[in-house]
Amino acid sequence: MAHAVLFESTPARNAIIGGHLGIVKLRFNVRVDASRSRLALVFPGGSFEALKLRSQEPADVVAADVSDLPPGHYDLKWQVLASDGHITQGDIPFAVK
Ligand SMILES: [Cu+2]
Repeated sequence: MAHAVLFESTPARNAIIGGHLGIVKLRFNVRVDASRSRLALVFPGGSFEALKLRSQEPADVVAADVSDLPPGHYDLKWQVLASDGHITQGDIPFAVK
């Protein structure tokens, strides 16, 4: 089994989006253990918010609802546990115009 590699995300890396995102969603190459995975959003001012992961997603997806975001640069930080026991992490910078 391989550890988790990020396939695609909403928002995409370096995307410039409108303020109504609604959901963040990350899809991996393998199933991940959502109960041991984390998403957090770093706001333009540097404050940090842990996001509550949605249940009922496919096993290779982690997702969370987000409220409307004011303009600025954000960083979505992720950490997931794959079925091989390995944790991988990364971040997805994006901007709200
Ligand atoms: Cu691995």
